[in-house]
Amino acid sequence: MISRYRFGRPYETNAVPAKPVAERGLPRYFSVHMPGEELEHVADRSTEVTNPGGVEGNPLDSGDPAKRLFFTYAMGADDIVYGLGEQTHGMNKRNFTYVSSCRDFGRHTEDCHNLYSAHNFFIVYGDRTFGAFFDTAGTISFDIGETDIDQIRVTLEFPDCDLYIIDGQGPQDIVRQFRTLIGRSYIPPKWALGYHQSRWFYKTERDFRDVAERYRQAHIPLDALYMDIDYMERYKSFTVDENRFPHFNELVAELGDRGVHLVPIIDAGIKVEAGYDVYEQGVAENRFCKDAAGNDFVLGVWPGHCHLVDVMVPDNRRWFGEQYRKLLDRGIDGFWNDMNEPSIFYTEERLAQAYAKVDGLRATALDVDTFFDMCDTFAHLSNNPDDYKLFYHTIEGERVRHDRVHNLYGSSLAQAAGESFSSLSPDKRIMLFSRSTMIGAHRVSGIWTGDNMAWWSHLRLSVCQMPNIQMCGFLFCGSDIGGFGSDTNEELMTRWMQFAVFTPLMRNHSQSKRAQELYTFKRIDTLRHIVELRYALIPYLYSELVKASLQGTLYFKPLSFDYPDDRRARRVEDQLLVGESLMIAPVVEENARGRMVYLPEPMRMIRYRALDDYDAIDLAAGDHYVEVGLDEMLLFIRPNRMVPLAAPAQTTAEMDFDRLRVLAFLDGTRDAISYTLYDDDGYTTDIDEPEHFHTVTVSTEAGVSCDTKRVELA
Ligand code: MIG
Repeated sequence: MISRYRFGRPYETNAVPAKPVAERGLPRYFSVHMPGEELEHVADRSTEVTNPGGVEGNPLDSGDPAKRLFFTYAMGADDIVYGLGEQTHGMNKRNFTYVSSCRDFGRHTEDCHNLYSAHNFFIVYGDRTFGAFFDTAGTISFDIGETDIDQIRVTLEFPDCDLYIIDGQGPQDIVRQFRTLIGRSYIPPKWALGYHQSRWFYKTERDFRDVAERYRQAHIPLDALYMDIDYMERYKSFTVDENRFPHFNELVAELGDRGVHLVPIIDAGIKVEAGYDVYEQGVAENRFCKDAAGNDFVLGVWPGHCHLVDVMVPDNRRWFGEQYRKLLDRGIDGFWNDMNEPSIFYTEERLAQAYAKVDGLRATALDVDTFFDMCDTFAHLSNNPDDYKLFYHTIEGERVRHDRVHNLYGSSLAQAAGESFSSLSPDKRIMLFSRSTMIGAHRVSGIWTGDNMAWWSHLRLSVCQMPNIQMCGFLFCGSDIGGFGSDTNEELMTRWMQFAVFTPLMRNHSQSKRAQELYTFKRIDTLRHIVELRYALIPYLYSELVKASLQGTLYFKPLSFDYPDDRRARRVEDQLLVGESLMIAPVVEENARGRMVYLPEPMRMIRYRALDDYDAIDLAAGDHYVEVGLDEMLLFIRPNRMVPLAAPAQTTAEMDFDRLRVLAFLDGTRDAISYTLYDDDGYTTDIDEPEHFHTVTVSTEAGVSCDTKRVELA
């Protein structure tokens, strides 16, 4: 059961396509704390709430708490809280405060309160179990037992939101209801499940040919190469530098013929430059955000001065989406949207303040205060939340300051792209994922977790992020494998790859000095075998991904979701369920050559080295120490479940998905088991057709069979 409660007058976020009628009265579970004269205040949008924010710390720490609307809930001592999407910390979100205030912030550590996205849904799982979704475009913070170990405190910067409370039969049912409420998750084309290589480094046609060629020579499968900002003409979105890419169309076609997709980045800021058509049209047609004086707002990003399209105007979204045609027409069929928080390097206002401060200090002998103050002035130039108060949108004719709807920016750009694809490419799925999102964008886009680091802690973080991101609707997700920042090393890369075999988006991306294309490492065979396993698993991973979207279920689940009565399983944060048949236990510890694994029930462990080289060992329920060499990885098949496998090839396009092998684990309690396999051509949009569902049956007597596919037992 889902109930909606309205507070104030929230701006439309498009998170919930068909809203249930709002309830009267107060929500279940939460105590609502309204500020004095709350109701008048709630309706008054002109109230200015200060948010000094700064670059570090919780943006809601200061300001005027008396004006805030907040909600409290008393947790049971052992309640678990899941959700909140890509935020840091564990799978269980207790003991920290998470803030939805989309921010470009790499190098994040445990004290980071806000990352790129705003995923305002969580589940309390324990004494009482329920889901809560705070649908608001403004800043909101979730103190999950940080201030008071037993209390959840949700605080809104602006007192406008729709609160949805969801009751159900446990967390799976709550997720399913929530996902039904917010609508079907984006389904990428099948090639998007291949292995992808990226690096903020490739600058010319030759670079791309070279990387593709070296993957071929190393016999490592590859489905996509990414074009970072250097493909553009001076960082102008939707342009291609024709000097460095004189034969761009031919390059796209040539790699495309080999099954390798080129995926360009799209940046949010539009360069101010006479002659640049997107800029000129945007100005002429009045499509950009305005500053306080009513001029097109100027911010500094990659290309220098830029404007931002006012995404709150539907026709501007249509116009921005239409720009993708320029690249679609050249054969491109996948994009990644970046810098869409929106990320701001500087504004002229803040730069002028900083220069003035430096000029004022020039003649002074700096002491501890003045010196660090001067440093901070420059350190806080980028992505300063105060800059979000300098520009305005138009929403249904009303002028609205950006910070009121800040978290919607990246989502609205993704929506612009997604909607344009449905008209520009109605029959063919286009791959899209975005750095900044709010719930709602999950219907058109996937997500990557932004600039992580080549740290073991960020590998562990990724394991915790994946199920929480998916609960919020974003099924197509992944992190930069190996780490985006800082130099990776072969062991970290290998362990990260072993985990990423299971993430729907499997992309190696970095900005590091050290190259991290797989063929640059010493033990190429190990890395090749990992990628081959990924390709072999695509029938299963794709089937589970599409079914999760169609049925509102999860592809990645914490163990507690399927073993609710097992108190040990509830506390496990370094193992995950992947689809209905598999459990994984990735090695996320440096120099480990084994790990403890907890099995809630007996499982068949596959200790994989290569497709034709693995141990299959049946293990009893309970704790096991399992050896896992660096060239080995573990998968666990659940009792009476199966996993279909295909023969890998150099690209997904070359694979035969009609000929499968099946890994099954019959534990002797059943004569026959079956699996619903989803499979289609992988790119057309007729996803629901019943003919895409196949039943695979394995029985002790008759072996394995499938209605339409050729199957054999592995
Ligand atoms: O400020 O385009 O997260 O993946 O390589 C950095 C350059 C801008 C941030 C993205 C990253 C990308 C990088 N971008």
